[in-house]
Amino acid sequence: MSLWILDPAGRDATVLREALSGETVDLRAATEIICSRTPSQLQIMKQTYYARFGTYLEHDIGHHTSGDHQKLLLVYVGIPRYEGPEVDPTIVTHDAKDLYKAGEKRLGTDEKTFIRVFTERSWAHLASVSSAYHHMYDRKLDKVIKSETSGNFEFALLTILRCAETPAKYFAKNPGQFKVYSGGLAWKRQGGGKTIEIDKADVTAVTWMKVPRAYQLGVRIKDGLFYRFIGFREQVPPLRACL
Ligand SMILES: [Ca+2]
Repeated sequence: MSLWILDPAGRDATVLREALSGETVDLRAATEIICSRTPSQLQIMKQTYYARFGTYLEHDIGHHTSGDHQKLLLVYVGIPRYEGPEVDPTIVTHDAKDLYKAGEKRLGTDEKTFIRVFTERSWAHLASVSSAYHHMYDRKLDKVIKSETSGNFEFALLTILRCAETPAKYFAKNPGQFKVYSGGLAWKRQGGGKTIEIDKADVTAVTWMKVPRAYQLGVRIKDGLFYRFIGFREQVPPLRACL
């Protein structure tokens, strides 16, 4: 049983605002946050951004970025993407071919195709495209990105690819014990130490999904904090009744 605590949307919004305003614009930091968040995290973060700073995230992105980097970020924060684990192998092969034609096979690069594939596809899908590409063309996709693109655009594509292939690296992972009781949820770190208690009155949303080799319970609470509990072996019916 592991607990992943994701950064609250509020912290992301504040860091992003700092990176996208004032005299010290930090496009690398902004790019890293945007490209390493899930579509639902981005959705909440955009709302928080507007509520806190009275300006749209898209506006600040548009103001400080340019070219393909700008196009990619605007689409990435703007469109919904599937977050589940299922992948269609036919579309994967198709995307790998498209990326080959858009990059290695031609003189120069067709950035539009890279933007389309990297903004429209889920992380699970992109991870499959990456291994299909390696298999079909005997070259790693990150190497292709490095030779076909540059600067912040390259960094954005690489960040998305890294998150797609190893999302766990981006979050703290803690083994521990999980308990459901009448008042809410509790989690205790293995070997003592930190205990997290979530009062059921603070829970604003609960999600349940299949992830590789286990089930995942997602719990969002009032201040925007999102907990992912990973490692359930099977369905736990009493959970829904309890919450
Ligand atoms: Ca090329």
